[in-house]
Amino acid sequence: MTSAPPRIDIDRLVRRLMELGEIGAIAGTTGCSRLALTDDDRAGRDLVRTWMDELGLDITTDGIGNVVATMSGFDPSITPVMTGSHIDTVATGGRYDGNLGVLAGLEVIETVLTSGIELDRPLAVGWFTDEEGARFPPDMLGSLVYVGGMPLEEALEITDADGLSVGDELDRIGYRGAGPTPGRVPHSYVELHIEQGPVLEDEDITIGVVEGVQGISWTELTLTGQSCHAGTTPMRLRHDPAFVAADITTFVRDLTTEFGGAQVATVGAVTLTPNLVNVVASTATMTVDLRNTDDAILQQVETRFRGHVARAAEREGVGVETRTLARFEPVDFDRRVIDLVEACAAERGLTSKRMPSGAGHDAQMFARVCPTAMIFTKSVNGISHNVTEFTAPDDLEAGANVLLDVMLRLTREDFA
Ligand code: HGY
Ligand code: MN
Ligand code: MN
Repeated sequence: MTSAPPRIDIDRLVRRLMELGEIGAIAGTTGCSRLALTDDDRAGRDLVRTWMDELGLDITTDGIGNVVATMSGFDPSITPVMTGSHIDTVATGGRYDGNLGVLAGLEVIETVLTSGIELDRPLAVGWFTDEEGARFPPDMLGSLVYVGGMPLEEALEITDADGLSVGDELDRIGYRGAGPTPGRVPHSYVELHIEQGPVLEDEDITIGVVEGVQGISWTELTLTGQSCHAGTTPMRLRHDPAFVAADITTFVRDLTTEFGGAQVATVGAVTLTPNLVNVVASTATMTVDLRNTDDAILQQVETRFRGHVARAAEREGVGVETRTLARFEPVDFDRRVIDLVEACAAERGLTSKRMPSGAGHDAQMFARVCPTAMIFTKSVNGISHNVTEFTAPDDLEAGANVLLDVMLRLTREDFA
């Protein structure tokens, strides 16, 4: 009689998710704010590292502050099956985005260690610095450096809105490590993450079998006009950057209607200076986030967007400077790992659906260097990047058990 498959300890996983979620907690909500390399991020890092230490894992911290914990006692020449995600959050974050992937990975390793399962290959779990990119663009910065997609020196010089650099902030919180970048290429990588969208819930499906990640294009615009009196200045004499910012905002929304399909566009940040009721703004700084699963279409949208920005600014007599904050092409995950995720969900009797990821993830960087895929679990109301983000314990448990099974199966894959 075959023994029942091992199961993660869902109470322990939820307890850790809630404990980590208390760090940077936003009063009156279940959300938290742990922007990358802030004191709250440091506190979250310290807590998770304590849990890693308690399991006796070999822990490395690299030059960008990525932390990877690997099961000890294996021949150093055997590369690990790695999982992980991020524990930095957006400023209005929830308790599951990223955190689930790291803590479920830790839970998988603890389950394996305590159930005495013999492995030919070690498991590892990591968290990667500044996945959100909300403070230091681009997003997935730490995993990008880990896989050699950006030189460490370049990443350390990136600054936030206050001019503080990644390198200085890493030093300030004590997480600039000696581990090498690029980091050691794992045997394979699989990441559990909340879907952050409505599909699984709408279709009442338990597991998302993620086939890839859509392309991401982030642009910062600085629009410079003429500050003047709101009452005395005739409209024909105005050079109003706020008007151009509003024009661009409606234009990118119209582009999504025109292109349809997977195209999305978001103006998430608009800052006016001096931002006063009776003063026509001197400058408007704004961000535009464009994404599509098809890079050729995304490039067409970017071209239309850039052309409109130039025309709208010229019509209003406003100067414009653009800065690319992030540009990542769509990524396809490894078919063999995707098939494994689907098979493991089925073996547990869980419904599953193949789907792309609308959000960026550290897995899209590991897909550059090793066989990689992702597992999604439901987001209630499809909400994320919002303090009300929630995933029910049953769904957390289902996702983490599939992660356990996939990682164990990967230890026996030689991908010949
Ligand atoms: O922006 C993203 O898709 C991710 O949350 N960093
Ligand atoms: Mn995330
Ligand atoms: Mn996120």
